[in-house]
Amino acid sequence: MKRLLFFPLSVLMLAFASCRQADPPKPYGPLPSERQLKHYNYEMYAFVHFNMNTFTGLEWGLGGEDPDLFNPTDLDCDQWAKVCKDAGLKGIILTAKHHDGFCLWPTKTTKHSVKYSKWHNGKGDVVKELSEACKKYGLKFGVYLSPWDRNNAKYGTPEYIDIFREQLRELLTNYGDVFEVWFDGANGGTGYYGGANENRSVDRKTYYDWPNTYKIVRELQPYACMFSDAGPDLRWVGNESGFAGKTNWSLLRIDEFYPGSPNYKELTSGQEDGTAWLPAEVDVSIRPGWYYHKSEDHKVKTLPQLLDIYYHSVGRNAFMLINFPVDPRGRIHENDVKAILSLADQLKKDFKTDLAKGAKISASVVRGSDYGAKNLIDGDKDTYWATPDTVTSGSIVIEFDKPTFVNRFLVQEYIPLGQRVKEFTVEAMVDGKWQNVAKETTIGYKRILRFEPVEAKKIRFTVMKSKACPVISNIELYHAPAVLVEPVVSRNKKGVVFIRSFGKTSEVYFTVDGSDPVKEGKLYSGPFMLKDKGIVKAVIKDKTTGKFSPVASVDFDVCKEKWQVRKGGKKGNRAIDGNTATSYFVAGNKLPVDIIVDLGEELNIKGFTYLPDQGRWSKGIAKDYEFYVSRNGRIWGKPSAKGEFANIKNNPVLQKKEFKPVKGRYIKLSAKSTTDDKPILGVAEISVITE
Ligand code: FUL
Repeated sequence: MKRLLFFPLSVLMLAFASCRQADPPKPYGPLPSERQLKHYNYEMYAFVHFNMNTFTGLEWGLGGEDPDLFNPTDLDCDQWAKVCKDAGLKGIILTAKHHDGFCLWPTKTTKHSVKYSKWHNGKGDVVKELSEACKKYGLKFGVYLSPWDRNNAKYGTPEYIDIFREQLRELLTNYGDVFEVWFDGANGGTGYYGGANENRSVDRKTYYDWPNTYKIVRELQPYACMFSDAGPDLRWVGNESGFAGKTNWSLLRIDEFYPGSPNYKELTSGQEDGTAWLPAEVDVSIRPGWYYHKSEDHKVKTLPQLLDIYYHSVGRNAFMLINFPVDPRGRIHENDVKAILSLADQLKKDFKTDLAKGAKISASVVRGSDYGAKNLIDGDKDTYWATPDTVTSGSIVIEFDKPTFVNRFLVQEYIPLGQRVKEFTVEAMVDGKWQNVAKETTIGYKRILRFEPVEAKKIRFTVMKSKACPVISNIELYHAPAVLVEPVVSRNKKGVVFIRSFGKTSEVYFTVDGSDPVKEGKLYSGPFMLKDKGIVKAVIKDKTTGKFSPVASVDFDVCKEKWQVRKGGKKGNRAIDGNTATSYFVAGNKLPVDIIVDLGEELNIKGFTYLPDQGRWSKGIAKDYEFYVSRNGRIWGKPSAKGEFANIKNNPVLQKKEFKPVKGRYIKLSAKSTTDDKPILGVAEISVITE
């Protein structure tokens, strides 16, 4: 009797215990606000830098620019919105006022605005045009308002803060919903300041009285997220190169930071013991500059670079804010459009079929039946797998019907309950054995891993360490195709040829006689020698689909092993090392400035190529030139070629000039003039064309 009584009681107790276990986990640590949670729906959105600098060619205007200089010939905000929509970007943030203080809307606060420019006879309003275009295309609209104002006479005094706040009010009242307000950390320094032309520094921590400015945003646009080095809703990621840390906590000890604070490097990874939920936003330009410069038309980021940015931002628990430097017409340049659409297209391919859907899934431990592994692949972001409170590790196994290629792993924590995971691994079962694929740290809202394809029967995800029981809402698996863009072919001074491909799912085939590498190509297994002339053609092949990239073709002339730049020393080699990223600069007292190269042997020369410095602030670009060939390096005679490198300032790409063949061992490129009129000649690479 006793036993009988005892048995049902224990069952009852167990039932009670599992019922209790089925309670949802309690939130852990700082949590995202409703506003921040909403922002996660946007993930990837656009920045547009378009303002006075677009017309002056500067990155930071001084503030004294004439408003009439602002004069777009064909402003088309619909085009911006359409491009962003087609590219899958969810919103656009506009530089309504940059550091130079010029306002793109007819503000009542200053005369330094579109209202006082000839553009549309002072009736124009870029903020209005863009906010309407965003509405039309179903995009979010945001504003960048620079706290630093190099135009305003009052900058540095308390009165300026009122002006700044009034500008904010205008922007947040007259243009509909605003999803993000961007406060830049660059503050104080030299400027025009109403004609004072002086240096004004401010105490970045106290001058702006940020808490009271934030209140205005909250009052007028309660759902707008505010961005700055210190949030309060989104934090700067600590660099403008396009990456968040591999470890990336959405947490920050917020009181230690403010816009422009010096400890910004910590922003890249956040802080595990952060006191506030403050996710990172990765701001990066599609070109080297934030503003448009014609000379950067050939420097738009390539598909592999854009993919890296995506995987290093969205794929690392951050937002991706990609900037378009809109051109003086008022349009996103064709090259930028092509680049962003190629990214969108590749992302569609990468995430085409979720292999986890429909696979078998199981967990080593669950909190209760409501928190099982199935929740990870049910497409519902509000259901999750969780372990009991006392268990801070556990594994998930996803099993396919048959061995399946996988090279992407996507995982999401259920962040309304906090960011918890500190360490996790991914393994693949290949031929009956577990293989390590990745060992990582944080997850957060979203983590996407790229790795070499594995043909796996099972994938195992293990949370090794977590601050509290792990709460994971989603897992996806993909087999992304290889990135089929032309490989990059280069040859160094010694004649060693390198072929760089992208992604690890591919093989490279090449020829050195100009024949088709798709048909005749040899498999590239590493750098090889090519001392003679030759046309290297190379192509990437996707190992799994058998598809080929476009063919890269590089015409190499004689090898430069014996070449020496006269008086150049070691640095001189930078002009002949086959590396376009390094340059040699020859400085003179006045123009012309020459570079002389000893080719080490007599050659029959019929032309030359000149690549100017490719650096961000390239200097020493030759404009008018003369090119000489000499047998002894002393007597130069008449130039073999002379003229102008047309449009080289705007388009500093490889220049190629041919002439009547002439024998010689020495060459001299003489810069008669340079684009900045300075007596410096910069050479990224100089080559000859031989018969
Ligand atoms: C920086 C600014 O100084 C740049 O000009 C640009 O606006 C970038 C987004 O933020 O801090």
